[in-house]
Amino acid sequence: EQSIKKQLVHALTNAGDGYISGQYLAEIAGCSRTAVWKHIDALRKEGFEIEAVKKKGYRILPRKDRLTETEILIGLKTDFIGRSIHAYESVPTTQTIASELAAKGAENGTLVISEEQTEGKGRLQRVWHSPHQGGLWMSLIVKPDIPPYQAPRLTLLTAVAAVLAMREMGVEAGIKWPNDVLVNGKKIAGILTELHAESDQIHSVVIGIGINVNQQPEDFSTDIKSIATSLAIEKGENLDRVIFLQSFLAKFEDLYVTFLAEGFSPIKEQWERYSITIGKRVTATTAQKSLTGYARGINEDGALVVKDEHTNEEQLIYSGDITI
Ligand code: BT5
Repeated sequence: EQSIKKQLVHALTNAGDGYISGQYLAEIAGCSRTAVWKHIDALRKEGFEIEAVKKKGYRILPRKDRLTETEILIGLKTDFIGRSIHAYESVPTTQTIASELAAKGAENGTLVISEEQTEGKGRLQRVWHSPHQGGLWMSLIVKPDIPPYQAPRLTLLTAVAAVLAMREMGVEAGIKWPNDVLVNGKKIAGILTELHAESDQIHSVVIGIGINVNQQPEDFSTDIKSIATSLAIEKGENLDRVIFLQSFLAKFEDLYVTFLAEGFSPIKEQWERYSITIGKRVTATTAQKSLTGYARGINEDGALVVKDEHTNEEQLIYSGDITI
């Protein structure tokens, strides 16, 4: 099913603004002309604009930046990340859907994505604004064979993937520990990692990623207007979300495979390279304490190492927020 649709879109896209006959499409896809017609109809329901003209055939109109399964799969260069896709128009939060899918045995790398979230979540019951205009709101299900205490490393790995994808698009993003991606001091993406595990075994990790892509300043609600930015604002032009997403997923997969094969060091190295936290005087606030000092780096677990300026002792911050 999926592959016939994929082949049809592929052939139509390759033809540019030319027409392809139903007969020829049927040959390419290895199905009947009636099946071609049915699949074209299904693609239209997914939001593709496909014109049918008698005696000429079919023609696809330029795509309209839609986040559908077919759009995402065409041109996706990964082996397992984002190969199984659940795409929605509007959901409360992709995190809950992903958790439910994970509990039902969803495969490693499953992507849940929505054009809009009505109850997008940040950490610690905070809100993640996920309006319909131009963001990427998604959750990835992964099932790494690592002990649960190492799961925070995946948050850092995800931040590196986001930064690499943004830099490839010409946007100089940096990472603020633990989970913020910033450009020029403003937040462009956030990551929320949720663990489904027993004490010594991970069942699945649901990594939620929110990336502001095509919002304009007026699309941000008043409470985040001064602290948030988007790729479009930074670049001065809109981006194709699907292409950005495909690049992000490929980078995530690369880093993830490297992490499982070689350990955290190569990831840590890249995280530190793009960090805007390391080498700064920071104030770290955790559930237990608040301290100020010099941020030296992260350790192998992804904890932030801060030299407390009152005691002169190094402290490890495993979770919390920092201000720079
Ligand atoms: C985060 O939390 O940054 C994690 C955000 C994770 C969002 C993704 S979207 C897909 C998946 N489904 C979900 O429901 N969530 C995940 P935290 O570090 O707690 O930051 C939250 C704070 O960021 C808020 O209190 C706001 O100040 C700010 N914020 C909220 N929405 C924003 C946006 N769209 N852009 C920039 N900043 C935002």
